[in-house]
Amino acid sequence: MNIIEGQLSLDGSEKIAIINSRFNHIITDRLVEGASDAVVRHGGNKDNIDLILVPGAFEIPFALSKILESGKYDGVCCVGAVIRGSTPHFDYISAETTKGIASVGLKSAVPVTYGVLTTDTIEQAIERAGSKAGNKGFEAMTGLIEMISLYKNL
Ligand code: INI
Repeated sequence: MNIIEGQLSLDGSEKIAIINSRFNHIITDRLVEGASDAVVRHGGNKDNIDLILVPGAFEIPFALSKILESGKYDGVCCVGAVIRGSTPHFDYISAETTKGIASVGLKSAVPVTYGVLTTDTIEQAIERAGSKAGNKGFEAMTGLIEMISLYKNL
């Protein structure tokens, strides 16, 4: 059996984009820190990371679609935080953001990963942004690193 897989390592030449939403930035900035830390810890070069800021999670797929046109990135990691309020707004934003990232990512020549928190409470978001449940930005970037390596082998 031939196993084709990616490695969890970068050589420093990879150009990586992080798209982050400003909404709930107290949370999302921590996700960016985690994502950037993952690049450095796996051999990447922090100077080769571009951070693209959008107003809210809903805008992430639009920016993603636009930056992929440039062809200058080896992969894109999307982070954000959608936190439930007292209206159905959360459901619309979280569903469209998730579907949008997936549908743009499926047409992309380079990998795209998803580090958007969708939580019922701000406490749950804090837990996933560098405290007791880890850092989902770090996890999403680690997934991207593996996928960048895998795409080279496919
Ligand atoms: N955007 C978020 O990233 N997180 C949220 O929790 C959120 N809530 O709850 O409203 C949110 N809304 C803004 C949205 O993403 C768009 O920026 C806005 O609707 C303009 O298109």
